Amino acid sequence: MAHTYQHITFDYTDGVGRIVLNRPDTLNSFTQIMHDDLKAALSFLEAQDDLRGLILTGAGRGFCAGQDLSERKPLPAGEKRDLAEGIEKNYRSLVLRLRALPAPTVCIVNGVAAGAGASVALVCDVVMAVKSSRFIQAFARIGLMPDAGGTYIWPRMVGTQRAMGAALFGEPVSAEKAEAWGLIWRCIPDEELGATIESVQAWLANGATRAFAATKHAIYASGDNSLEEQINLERDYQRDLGYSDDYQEGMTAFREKRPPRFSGQ
Ligand code: T3D
Repeated sequence: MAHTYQHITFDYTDGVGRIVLNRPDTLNSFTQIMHDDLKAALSFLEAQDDLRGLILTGAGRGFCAGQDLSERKPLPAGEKRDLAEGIEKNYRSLVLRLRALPAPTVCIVNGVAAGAGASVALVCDVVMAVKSSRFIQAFARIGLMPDAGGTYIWPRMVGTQRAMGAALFGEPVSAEKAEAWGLIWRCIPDEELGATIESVQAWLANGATRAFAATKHAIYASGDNSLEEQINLERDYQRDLGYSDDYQEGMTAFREKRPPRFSGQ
């Protein structure tokens, strides 16, 4: 049965999915409905043979303020909430499925990204953020630790000291600082948000998708591989890519001195 999206908008054009978190009044914080929407969108994307990428962004002035705290109503005296349930039911699969998509995921952060909102943004393969954005490890302020991959992603991107400081003090990290630290790929002017989304859409829709997928897998695999293992992996992926239509087209376009027209195959 077709899913009716309530807390996100979802579009699929030319092989590129576009998910917009869409609860701007609460800075797009995660509700159970939003998680169900995201699961449906990811299931759709995972089933597409012509998938060429995913763009994730938010509506309004924020990207995502993490878990919707209004869904955590006080319990009757003596009862305590099992927070592992939400991780197991929602965040775990969201983060792992985003990372496993066989095409690039690009998060274009349009404003504040806090708590699990920051983790989900940063698990995407490439992250850009408008200059007014902030990344906040808000967990410490409510007596929690970073989750949704936050303790995995941050130290790998920015090193132990910065990851520790951001998590323990919960101070906002500006988009400019995030770029300088290597937490994100690029900080962009706020007024270029729309144009950036459109240019990323066009780049993904016309890109050498199989090469992108191999690149993504190889870069992530490098964290666990020796240099020799990584060279072997590159050899195997490059062999496959050498048989691809896109490589033939890339070489033909080079010889004919024209831009390539990649089919993604
Ligand atoms: O429970 C579990 O499952 C455990 C797992 C948790 C994962 C997590 O993500 S824990 C972290 C949860 N998130 C936070 O603690 C962040 C809470 N929000 C903030 O600290 C601030 O809103 C921000 C620093 C992100 C932005 O500040 P500011 O001043 O730009 O906006 P604001 O005025 O605080 O927020 C605007 C509205 O959004 C406001 O509603 P109102 O007053 O206009 O009716 C605010 O209450 C609402 N809002 C912001 N964050 C959340 C939220 N509503 C529900 N849940 C939120 N997380």
